[in-house]
Parts: sequence; structure tokens; C-alpha cells
Amino acid sequence: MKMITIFLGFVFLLPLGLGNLKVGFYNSTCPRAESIVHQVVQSRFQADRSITTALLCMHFHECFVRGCDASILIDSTDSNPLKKPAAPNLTVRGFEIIDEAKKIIEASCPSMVSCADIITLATRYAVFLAGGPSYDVATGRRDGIISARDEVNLPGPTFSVSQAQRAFAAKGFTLTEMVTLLGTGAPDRSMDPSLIMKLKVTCGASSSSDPTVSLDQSTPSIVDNKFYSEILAKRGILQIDQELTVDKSSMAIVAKFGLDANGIRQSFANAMVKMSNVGVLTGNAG
Ligand code: HEM
Ligand SMILES: *[C@@H]1O[C@H](CO)[C@@H](O)[C@H](O)[C@H]1NC(C)=O
Ligand SMILES: CC(=O)N[C@H]1CO[C@H](CO)[C@@H](O)[C@@H]1O
Repeated sequence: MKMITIFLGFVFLLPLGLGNLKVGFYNSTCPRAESIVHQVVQSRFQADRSITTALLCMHFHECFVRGCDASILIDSTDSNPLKKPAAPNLTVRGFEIIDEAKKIIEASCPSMVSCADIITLATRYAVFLAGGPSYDVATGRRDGIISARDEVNLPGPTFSVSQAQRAFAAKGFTLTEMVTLLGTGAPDRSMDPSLIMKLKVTCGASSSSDPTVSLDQSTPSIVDNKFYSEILAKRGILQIDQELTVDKSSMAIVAKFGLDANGIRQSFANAMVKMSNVGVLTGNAG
């Protein structure tokens, strides 16, 4: 029943809402909005190239729960625990990038530019800075005012491919789009043994250094197709990532992206635009 409600909501409400989104929505009301976001992202990126993964992860968590309505930014209170600190939220970081851009924009265009648009624009530009495709995103999203921890129902790292596929289908994504989007980012028996050794050192209790591990062992700060060649070499980190290479439904898609560095760019741009349009509020909503 719940699935049906979500599906109908998507089919009937989303196209109506999207009609109000436009590329360059702020051209006349706040012409510098996009360039301010770009400047903030650029200066942060120069200091820390990992902001691209931070923003991609934030954008996913933002859009998959209640839609792209900036509810991920709403702070929790003790009496009202919100989605910001809900699991699996542990890696969502980079909120200060959105806050900084919003503060600068507010100074010249008070109460005009939504945080939902700032998240989408910042993510889009960070993907481009990290060598990914450059794509247009429409703007005009409104911010929601509701955020609830019990609505956070993101796919988990131990999901099977078909479980993950159902979660993405509920938001209108095809399997190929899901595999495209996953390419950004206790060891399995099939894992490359040299990687297992490396992870044991990095993650071991005796390790004194930073225990952070990249999900792409080859080019973690670049948006490219290396994730697929890594998982094909049994060097995936998350169970779901490695499963993509063995599940009959997804193995051919992975093989194609592993070989086709250009094909993945256009597919990724299209899937990101689709992600940025999930459940948006426009016009007088929000
Ligand atoms: C089946 C769906 C997904 C699952 C199960 C999943 C799971 C995870 C997990 C477990 C982590 C690591 C958390 C940690 O450090 O403990 C992670 C990180 C990350 N995820 Fe996902 N994810 C999914 C989909 C996506 C999508 C669609 C995107 C974006 C297009 C994305 C972008 C990222 C990024 C960029 C990171 C690294 C975060 C950072 O560097 O701070 N994920 N994900
Ligand atoms: C805003 O300007 C850009 C670039 O000139 C243009 O492509 C876009 O269509 C404009 N959008 C609106 C809503 O005026
Ligand atoms: C960093 C952070 O906010 N962690 C929280 C993620 O969600 C879990 C469960 O809801 C909290 O216990 C953590 O504090």
C-alpha cells in the first residue's frame, strides 16, 4: 500500500511541480545566485577536494528522503529528532558549504533563493570541478519545513542488488540509473586479497592513523568510470557495490561502464538531473 502511494505521488505530482522549475530561475530575481554558489564551492574545493563526495552524498540523502526540499539541513532538537542526524547519516558532511553560500546570497537577495537549489547547484558544480560532466540543472525548488527521523529509509550497504533496485524504482529510477549513481563513491570472501590486507591495516584497532577508506580505490576524488573497473577487479568496498558485478541483472551494465569512460559521463549527468528533481516543492508549496 505504501509503495502504491509513493508511486502515484510520483506520477501525478512530480510532473506538475517540475513545470515550475526552470534553468536560470533566478536570472532576474537574483542574477548572482549561481555564481555565488560556484565561488563558494570553488574555494572550498581548492582547500579540500573531498567536498565533491561530501556533496554527492548529501544530495542523495537529501533527495531520497521527502524529496529535494532541503529538509536534510533542518537541525534537530531533543524533543524533535530530525533527519539530519538520522542513520545512515554518518557520512553526511559539508553542511557548512551550503550555510556559507546561503549567507552570502541572503545579503543581496533576502528570502529568495532556496537551500534546496543551493544543494543542487553546489553538487552540480563540485561534480564538474572533480572532472565530471557539466550539466544544466533547473532551479525554483522551495524548501520544506518538515524533517522526521522515522521517515529516513535509505538503502543500506548490505542490501542485495534487487533490494536496492526496488528502493530506486520507488523513486522512479531504472536499474541502469542506479548503477550509474553508485559509481561515485568485514571483507567479502571474493575481495582482492591485497586490498583485504590494506584494509586490515587501515581499519585495525592498532592503527593510529586516519581510518577513512575510499569507496573507489583508484581515483577517489575524480568523477570518472574507475569505480567500475575497480569493482570488476574485486576491489569494491561496500557489499552492494561488489554485488553489482555478480548479480545477473546488473553485471552487463557494470561491464559496459567499466569500458566506456565517455558513455558514463552522459548517463551520470542525466541521472543526477533526475535525482535533483525527486519530490521537489515549487510555486507556493514549501
Ligand atoms: C544502494 C544505495 C546506496 C547505499 C547502500 C550507499 C551506502 C553508502 C555507505 C555505507 C557509505 C559509507 C559510509 C561510511 O563512511 O560509513 C556511502 C558513502 C557515500 N555515498 Fe552512498 N550509498 C548509496 C547510494 C549513493 C548514491 C546514489 C550516491 C550519489 C550519487 C552516493 C554517494 C556517496 C558518496 C559520495 C559517499 C562518500 C561520502 C564521503 O566521502 O563523505 N551513494 N554510501
Ligand atoms: C537564464 O539565462 C540563461 C543563460 O543566458 C538561459 O539559458 C536561461 O534560459 C535563462 N532562464 C530564464 C528562466 O530566463
Ligand atoms: C554524526 C551523527 O549525527 N550521528 C548520528 C546518526 O544517527 C544515529 C542514529 O539516529 C545517532 O545516534 C548518531 O548520533
